[in-house]
Amino acid sequence: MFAAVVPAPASLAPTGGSPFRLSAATVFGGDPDAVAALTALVAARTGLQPAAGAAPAVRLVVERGGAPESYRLTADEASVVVTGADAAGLFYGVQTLGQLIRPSDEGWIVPAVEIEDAPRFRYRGAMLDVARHFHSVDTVKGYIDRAAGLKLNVLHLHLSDDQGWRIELHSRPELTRRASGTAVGGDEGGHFTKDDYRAIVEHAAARHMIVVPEIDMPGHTHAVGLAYPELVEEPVLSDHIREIANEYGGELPRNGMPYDGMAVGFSSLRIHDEATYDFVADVFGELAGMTPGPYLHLGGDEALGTPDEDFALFVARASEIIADLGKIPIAWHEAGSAAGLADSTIGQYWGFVRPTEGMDDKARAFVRNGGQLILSPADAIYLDMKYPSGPELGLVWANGPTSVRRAYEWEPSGVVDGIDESDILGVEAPMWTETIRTADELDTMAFPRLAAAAEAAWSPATGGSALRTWESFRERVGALGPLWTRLGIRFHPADEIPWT
Ligand code: TNX
Repeated sequence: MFAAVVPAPASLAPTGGSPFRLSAATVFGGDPDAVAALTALVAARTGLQPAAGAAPAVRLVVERGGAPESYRLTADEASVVVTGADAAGLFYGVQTLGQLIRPSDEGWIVPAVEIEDAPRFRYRGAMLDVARHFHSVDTVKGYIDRAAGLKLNVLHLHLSDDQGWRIELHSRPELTRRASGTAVGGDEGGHFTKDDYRAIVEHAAARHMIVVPEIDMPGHTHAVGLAYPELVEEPVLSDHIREIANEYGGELPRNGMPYDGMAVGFSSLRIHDEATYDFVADVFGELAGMTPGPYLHLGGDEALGTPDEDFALFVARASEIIADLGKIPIAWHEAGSAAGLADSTIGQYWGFVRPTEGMDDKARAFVRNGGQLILSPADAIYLDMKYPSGPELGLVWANGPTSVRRAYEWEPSGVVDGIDESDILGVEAPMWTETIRTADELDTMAFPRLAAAAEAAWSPATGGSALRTWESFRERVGALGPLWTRLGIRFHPADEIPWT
């Protein structure tokens, strides 16, 4: 019997027995958090409201001992048992169970299966850009729910860019006061208060996700200059910036004026001014105190307005500031070539699946420096790329449009040559939001492609499982349509997928 689980489990064996029948009389039992999570999923999918109680037929338990985040699920005619090696593993087992439930002639069933499952990578991320367009706490919580349902465990928030600063910091109050009101296209901005941020962190933690806050530096800092003009250089108006301004009809960036265009690479912090490093220390110091997860992201991408030597100097110091706070720095891959980068800084690779322009050299430099890599190949899992047929939303610069198939058919170990599996910390799918304003638009761009990224992050390597093929993936994703609909996910009904 067909079992549609996404991301594909490490092992899944239909036993051939009769399925488990789920009804309003089914009793759930075991770990209270897991029972609550399953009850909500079952209610969404089926409308049934099974009770918790003694002698449960569906048992959800933690039994220590296995690999972190792993679980076992067995379903037969009499019972369903999900055993997590830890609370996260049990949570993931519940997500799998939610996907297995489906209608049959005899009502709702769970097919008879044995599943053993554990993640391939420890870091499985979704990035959300709240700087180009601000997204509310509710939207972010919804995005967390969606990502957690695909067994992702990191929400990376891109909290600052040329167009706006989105996080309240008591050490630097002018940032949200003066630099958070605007967004791309003249749209309204916004920011998270410290309470908002705490609520996001807690919502994520309850779903076994950490938050990685990114403050992008030393480029992408035009908004910083609205609040603290003494910290930024004059915009560098290259031909490239002028072209983009022409194409999108936008204004050229000017210091002291909010920037609402889509050009990148014109702004820079002042590298040779100690006030800059006081700022960096204030910002990351306060964020470190607000962020229970181990990582702080310093950006470092597309600093085209910063001379190369200055860029290296800056990322070295910024990464040291983060390391001194007891946190692990993450930087986009450009920073890899900088001498003096803090040991073990994590690199986030955003080049193509087949690297161009030496981007893989920069990625390898992190590994030589004792760090690992997060893979975010732009031509595969940039969720802001247009679909081949679908809404007008999105960009195309990364070899777009990007089909679901292209989002799926790449192998993490095949991107950067000369590194080992253990050098890959994980996989993350970025959602940049120059063109994306609403929660529904996020859904459309993310689903189903976020599921492809989740499979790259969680499931065995290509060739390591019969399920790790495009043919299998498209069938399994197609079978999730009804669950996603019931969960309110406004997925793009891509014609590559046989939706059922
Ligand atoms: C590149 S790739 C960016 C972002 C843009 C994105 C749009 C990278 C690290 N930076 O600044 O928003 O392209 O797709």
